[in-house]
Amino acid sequence: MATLFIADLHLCTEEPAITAGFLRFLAGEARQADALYILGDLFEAWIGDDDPNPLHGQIAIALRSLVDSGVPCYFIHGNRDFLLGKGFARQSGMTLLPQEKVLELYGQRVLIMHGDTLCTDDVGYQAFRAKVHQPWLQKLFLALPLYLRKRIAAKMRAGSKSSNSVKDMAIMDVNAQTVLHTLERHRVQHLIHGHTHRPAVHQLNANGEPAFRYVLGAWHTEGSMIKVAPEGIELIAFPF
Ligand code: LP5
Ligand code: MN
Repeated sequence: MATLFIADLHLCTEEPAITAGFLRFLAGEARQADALYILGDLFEAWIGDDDPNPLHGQIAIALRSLVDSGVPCYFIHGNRDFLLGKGFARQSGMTLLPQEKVLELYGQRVLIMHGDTLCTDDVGYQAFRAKVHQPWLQKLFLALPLYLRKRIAAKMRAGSKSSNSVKDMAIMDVNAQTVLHTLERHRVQHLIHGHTHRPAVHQLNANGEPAFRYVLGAWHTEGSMIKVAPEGIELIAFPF
């Protein structure tokens, strides 16, 4: 009896080993779960549900098979796949969630999110995020021909890489005050997120009590998941 959380797989055709590891996870450990939550950046980049990339179909089939086996699967958007839409959700059987969600799991209230909105010291990113989350701009982008969307996404990725290369690492982590305010706004003691690629369990104080922030690792050479069970919450790294 456990609920599983993963994030930051950054699936792409250039990383077949990560895809293979994820397919193995979906056919194995995930089948025993009460539910699977994917907290963003499942894909390296998402430029529309109409992208004919065969990888997307392969992942949709594997997710649909998990859901059809009786394990519900939920998705929160990341900063790479925030355009993943209802079409892929329908195809894969995933249920799309808002960017912040409080779950009641085995008597515990747990807040889940991708984690990029906690990085408030990164004002450049927050400004970029505000822009690309404007519905009219997303509509305009999705109306462009696929080849143009690919070109724009590649420019954004290059722009991001070069801006990250000069940013102080601390700026690209969560802001402690923002974490605290978020926990207190939701009145929760447990927070699970990804995005920073800095897997760890952090203890802090919120709402006048001990609180815990669980950070998922990115999938590079091994898998990372958080298992929430009646016995407790565990961050687990595992071989593909
Ligand atoms: O993603 P990552 O790990 O490199 O860094 C992130 C933040 N960067 C981003 C940008 C994404 O990588 C871009 C993904 C594009 C794919 C989808 C295309 C959808 C287009 C939709 C249009 C409506 O999220 C990075 C953070 C870092 O995490 C750590 O938190 O620092 O933020 C930035 O780098 C923001 C920069 O400060 C500015 C972003 C550069 C974008 C340049 C745009 C030029 C292209 C314009 C084309 C018309
Ligand atoms: Mn991210």
